[in-house]
Amino acid sequence: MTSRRSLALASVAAVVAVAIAVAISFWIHWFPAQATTQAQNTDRLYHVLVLASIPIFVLVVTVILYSVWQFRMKPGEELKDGPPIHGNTRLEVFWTAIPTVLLLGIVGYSFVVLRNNEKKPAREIQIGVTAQQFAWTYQYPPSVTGGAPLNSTQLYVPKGESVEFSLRSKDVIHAFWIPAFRVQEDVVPGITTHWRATPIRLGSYPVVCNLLCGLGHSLMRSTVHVVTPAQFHAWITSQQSAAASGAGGLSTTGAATG
Ligand SMILES: [Cu+2]
Repeated sequence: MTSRRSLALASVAAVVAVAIAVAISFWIHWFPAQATTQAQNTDRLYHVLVLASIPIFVLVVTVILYSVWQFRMKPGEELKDGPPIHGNTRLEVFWTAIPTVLLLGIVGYSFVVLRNNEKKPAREIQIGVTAQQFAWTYQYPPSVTGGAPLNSTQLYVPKGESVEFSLRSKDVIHAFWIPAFRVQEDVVPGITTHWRATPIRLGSYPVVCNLLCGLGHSLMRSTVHVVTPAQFHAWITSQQSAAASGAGGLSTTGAATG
């Protein structure tokens, strides 16, 4: 096979491989539900990264396979040496400049996404999260309840409102992760870390501890309920009246400060 013909063949194979891989990357839903604006931004970034990576991966593999095939040793050439080539400045400038531009583009875009995800909006509610081997508890301050602070084992958030979670640990390092929100942050004893998300999709989603924190780590799970603002306030009221009557087994004060 002439080298021109095999080069054409390799190019066609590469284009077909790129098309198939791109189709698969869009066809399969790789992620959990997109329950926050942060999830939308993160997934878009991920798709851009995949779209940029597929052609580069295919190009590299195609060049390797083409070279292995085209420049392989033929019978009788066992003792031959390769041609004495010393560098190719134009090629080296090319393969340094293009990855540099690509990397700067990806870094810039990732930076913008992260900054937008963490940007403090004009209006936002605060919810405290306390981690303890092996359970999560949640604190709703007076600014949220409109009355006494509420301490609960349940996490409810209103749809369409930005929530800032303040994370504290009573013992070891945990990580507060809601896969459907796409954000996670370490919960470190002695300091308060923060985490922000704007839920945009009603439903219940898993809350996961994502740092090995002891024997019960795999059981350290909870659920976040994204509800309408009206349902959220109704839930707060019901919890407060349950706490006031002592029926709910939930204390309104004290437990959050340990
Ligand atoms: Cu944990």
